[in-house]
Amino acid sequence: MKKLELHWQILIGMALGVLFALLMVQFDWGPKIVSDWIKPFGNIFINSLKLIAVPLILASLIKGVSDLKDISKLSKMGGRTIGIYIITTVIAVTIGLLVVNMVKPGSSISEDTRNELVENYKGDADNIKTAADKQKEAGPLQALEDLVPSNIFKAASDNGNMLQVIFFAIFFGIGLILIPEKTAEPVKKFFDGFNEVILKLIDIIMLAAPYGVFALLAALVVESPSLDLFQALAWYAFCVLLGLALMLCVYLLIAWIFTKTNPAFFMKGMSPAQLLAFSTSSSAATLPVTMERVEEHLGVEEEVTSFVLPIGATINMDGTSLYQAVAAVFIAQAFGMDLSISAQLGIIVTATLASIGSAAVPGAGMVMLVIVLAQAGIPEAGLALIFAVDRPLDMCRTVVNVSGDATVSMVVAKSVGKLGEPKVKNWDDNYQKE
Ligand code: DAS
Repeated sequence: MKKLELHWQILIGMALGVLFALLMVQFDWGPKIVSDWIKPFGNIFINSLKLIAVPLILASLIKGVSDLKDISKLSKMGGRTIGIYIITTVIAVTIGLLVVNMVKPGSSISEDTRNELVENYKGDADNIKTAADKQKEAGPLQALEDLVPSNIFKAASDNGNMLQVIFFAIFFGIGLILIPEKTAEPVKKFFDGFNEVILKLIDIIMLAAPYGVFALLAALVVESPSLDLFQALAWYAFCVLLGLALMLCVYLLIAWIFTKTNPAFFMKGMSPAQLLAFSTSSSAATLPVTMERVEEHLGVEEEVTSFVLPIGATINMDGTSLYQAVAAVFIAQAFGMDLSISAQLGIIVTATLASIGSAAVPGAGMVMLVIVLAQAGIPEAGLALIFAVDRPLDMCRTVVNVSGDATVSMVVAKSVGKLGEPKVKNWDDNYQKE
């Protein structure tokens, strides 16, 4: 039988996890079996994702920044591209925060379920208290001060200082651009190779995803049998999907206002790339198709697509940043934390940076969510809560990621006079041509 694509395997793993747990709770010895013999595999899977976070940031960001080649390129097109990418990402995070604060999906979890969750992850309960205290005594520039690590190995060892790793990676990438090309070449080659290894490791880790999800879901159902948890997860997923849909409308509006592109034309041009993004959950895998569609069907010249889209696939993940903002606030709500406005503004910064550091592979957004949670003092244990629905949301947020890259490439092309008539008028021509 043809090997099932990974996301179908995952969805089946989810379903079997729920069914298995519902069977287990029928027996009084069932929950203990799941907690003692199944749940550990779920934790191993999540830990392996967290393990890969630091090398992932170093590899994808140093490669992304050093791919900018010389600093002068950073000026005209580079600066504009990065600037628009950051603007769309901040818009995405803000939409995510507005939706999750209006719908409040986490607050529908009852008090005793919440305490049960905190009890199950009591190690993190202390984090909530210390993090809250830390936030209280922090000065106005604490977040900025915390950005610069005094010791990269110490920063890399604690998931709470992921931003410092991001800072170091960008700093290192700029240094790499500034040294003579000859000297930089071997270092760039090393990081290119390092990047390849990390992406391969994520592939390997994601192979375990169906089993990891099975274990996580089984443990989730057994340990928090309350139905209101699933109701909350449904509302959480609704918030993410509503936010992503709104973000897609923002792109269509931006393309229409700045490049006079008809929304139907944009969607028709981009749909094969969006479908591929949905089924692979990977911007990197979709990139070749994104480039072909943006060039051939949306009229952006190769000089712009070859620069803007690879960078976008690496550092511009608006769907991911929106999801990270919603997920962080949902978990905080589920653990009864009231996030202050400054903490939520901090999430805008960390989710923007975390999405920049997210690699363009399945599940990367959840790996980087660790940064947003740690920075805001939200218990990482909440990952086990949302992982159950992460894959379908990953498929959707990847569609938004690639759509955002395409939109920005059109705006940048328009601004440098490189947006022309599409080579292929519409879908049919393309297939007739072939
Ligand atoms: N799947 C990632 C991508 O390729 C996004 C994510 O994991 O959030 O864009």
